[in-house]
Amino acid sequence: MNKIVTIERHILEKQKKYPGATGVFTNLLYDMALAAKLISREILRAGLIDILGAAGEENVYGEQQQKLDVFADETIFKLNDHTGRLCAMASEEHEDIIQIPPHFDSGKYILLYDPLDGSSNIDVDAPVGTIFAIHRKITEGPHGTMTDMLQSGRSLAAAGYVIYGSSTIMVYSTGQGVHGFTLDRTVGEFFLSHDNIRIPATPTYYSCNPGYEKYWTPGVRRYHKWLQGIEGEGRKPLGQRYIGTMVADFHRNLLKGGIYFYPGDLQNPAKPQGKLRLMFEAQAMAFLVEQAGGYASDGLGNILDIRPHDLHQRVPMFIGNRELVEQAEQYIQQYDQEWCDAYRPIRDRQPMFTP
Ligand code: AHM
Ligand code: MG
Repeated sequence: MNKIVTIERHILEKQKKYPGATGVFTNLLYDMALAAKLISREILRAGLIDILGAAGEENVYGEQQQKLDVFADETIFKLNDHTGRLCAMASEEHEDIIQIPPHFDSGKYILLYDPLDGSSNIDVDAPVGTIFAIHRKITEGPHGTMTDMLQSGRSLAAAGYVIYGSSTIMVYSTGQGVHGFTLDRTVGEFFLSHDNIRIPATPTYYSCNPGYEKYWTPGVRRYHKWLQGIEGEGRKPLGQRYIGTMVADFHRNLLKGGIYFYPGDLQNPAKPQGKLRLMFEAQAMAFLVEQAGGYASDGLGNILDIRPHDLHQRVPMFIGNRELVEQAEQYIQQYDQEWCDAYRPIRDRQPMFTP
């Protein structure tokens, strides 16, 4: 019989390499795994909501129905507010930092999360995900501050995601490779299924929303043609796949090789920075892809090096095999000077808060 590795065992074994480790971090990851199990269960029941009662109503069991993104958000918060491991949280669903309630102990980590990525896919039974990122507290004092939140991706202590697809898989990294665990529903446990994931050297797919090509910059359009093998001598085209849940598109490309991109938009000069959120989506994925041998860029450089200025700032994103991402950077730098000039000052903006 093969060694059976639960997510808890895996985290504990990794922790042994750090003699000073207190276990706080280990438990924090385990709390996220528990949140994933609860969210997964609720997603499985989502299709029955019409039968059991619509959101906001009581179902046949007398339970109050909730929208899934609200449920996911509250579940992650409630599993982490009282543990003494965090000093603050931030969620894509909330404008401001979420403080730990005063009657609970405050800890030394910060948790940022997107509770339900791709939530528009719920109604059509397509995969959705959860993304999380963990930073260490860097300021003095008991409470988490905006300075603790707005750290660059280079400082991440850990990051991960959960994909709720045909199975539920949690993928995480603490900077020692990327590891995936599949939920066995019959016993309610995550087991190691994807040890030390490396993005395959030969890419298979690219993922983007070509319906918006009209809004793309000239360089991104040319790059799209390059991926299709139309531009560039003798290149074979890559297959195109797009689910509209970044977690799911990223997960596929991580296992099969490829690139996901959501570029900046020049047609809307007020918003040249694309759609995805740096702190809740891009940083975590950039950390993971680098640990798996890939690369993530905003078109100008490494997403992990961006110094954040706003909790909800958006960022263009090109993520996957390094050579595919570097090719995108080349096209952008060659053909998109106007966009670069509009985007660079936004990227380099100073934080607008009192630390
Ligand atoms: P969300 O977190 O509000 O769901 O938005 C992020 C999602 C990504 O997961 C996905 O790749 C993208 O938005 C899809 O956007 P579009 O419909 O514009 O292609
Ligand atoms: Mg999202």
